[in-house]
Amino acid sequence: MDLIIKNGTIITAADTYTADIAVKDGKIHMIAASLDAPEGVEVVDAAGKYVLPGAIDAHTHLEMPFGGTTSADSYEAGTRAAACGGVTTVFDFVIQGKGKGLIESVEARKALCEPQACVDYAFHTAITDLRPEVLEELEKSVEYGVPSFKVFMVYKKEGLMVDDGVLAAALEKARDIGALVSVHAENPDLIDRRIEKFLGEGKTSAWYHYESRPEFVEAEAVKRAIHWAKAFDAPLNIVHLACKEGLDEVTKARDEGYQITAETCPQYLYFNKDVYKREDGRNWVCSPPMKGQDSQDALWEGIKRGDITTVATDHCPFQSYEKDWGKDDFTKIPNGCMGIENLYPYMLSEANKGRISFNKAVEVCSYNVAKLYGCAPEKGTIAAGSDADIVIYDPNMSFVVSKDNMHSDVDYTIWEGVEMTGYPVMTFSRGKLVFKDGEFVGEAGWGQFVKRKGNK
Ligand code: DUC
Ligand code: ZN
Ligand code: ZN
Repeated sequence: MDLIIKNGTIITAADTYTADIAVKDGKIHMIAASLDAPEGVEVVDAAGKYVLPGAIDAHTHLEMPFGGTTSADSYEAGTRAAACGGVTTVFDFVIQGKGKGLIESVEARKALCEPQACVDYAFHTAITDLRPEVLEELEKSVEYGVPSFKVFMVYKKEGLMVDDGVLAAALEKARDIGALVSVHAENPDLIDRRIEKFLGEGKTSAWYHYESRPEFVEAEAVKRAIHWAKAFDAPLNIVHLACKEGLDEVTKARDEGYQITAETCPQYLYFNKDVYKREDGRNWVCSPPMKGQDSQDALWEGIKRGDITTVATDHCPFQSYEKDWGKDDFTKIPNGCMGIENLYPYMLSEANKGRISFNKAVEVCSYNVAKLYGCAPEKGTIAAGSDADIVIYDPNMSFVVSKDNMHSDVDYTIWEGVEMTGYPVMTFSRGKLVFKDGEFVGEAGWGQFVKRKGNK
């Protein structure tokens, strides 16, 4: 035995109970009403605290070349911040290089990530170049441990977008090999048309980022992607869903029995489109943008109903000076917001305030994520045999987010001044303490690649 966590209230997606946890060799060895610590075994007293599975942030873009620069958090900084926010597994997006294979693209990013990762990590691959041999490689990627793929329905000029034919081919193939396709759903032609119009009229502020990608721009693409998924009876995951009309389509498809899942992000649950009217509105520029309050309300209802199955961050921060490139032209603002350290504290704080149950917060931030992406039961729960990825949470602690108490490399945070009711006080990654009382205490290189299973 290496560690015993005593007297805590264990909260999983399904249960809430008081028990002790014994950890051995990075795994949860035993859970029992009362465990005695053998001589020399470290004991953590969690009386009055909640003991939760670590969150899984299934949507990040770390040190990603994008928007004329590279996102500001390296693998080290991003996974360090993750640990400090109770995230014990980070999924990053590998962008398939043009002319390159899927696995060689993953291996290049893995080599970059491995010496830096402070918590465990996994990858999805964004397909940008679906040549016939790449279509065949999808199955090898599943065997390699990367059974999930993203398809961008936008970012034409950036070379990321694929057309409907590629989306359809990816959906059919993924269905046959037990893989999952996720989509970034916005309509590129509508966006381009609206951008041209606004810039032509001299409308250049961050507000026009929202105006060029309003609700119907996202909703159309969500509906189109769901249409194809239904036609091919293929599973489909909508990432960073931000609008009510898109969610309504997800709900309808799920009610009809299709395997459609949806992820939203904490920024869509807390902020609405009004942020773009602020002087510093550029800081919230990400795609899809925040939407109206009715969408935000619907997203919360979708979480409660179970139609939104996961919450992840789309963490893709840029420094202030980079955001400033778009002061006089919103199209020059690198797209992306931060949130990797805020995801779990925010969702748990909302649980603490009674908006959702703690079990629900664990479900959408950890359990469902592990299940959807093929890393349960090692990840996503507290059970004998699972990885000892554990967060100890003080429900009575007050915490106000500030750039100065965050652990990423970015020089501001959109979460500045947001008050959290309750906060993580310790994070364990496979039994190793990586965060304690506001300080990162882990190490770069500790995190391991999570080889995931496909759905066949
Ligand atoms: N959206 C963003 O805002 N940033 C990174 C990629 C994306 O889809
Ligand atoms: Zn996206
Ligand atoms: Zn993204």
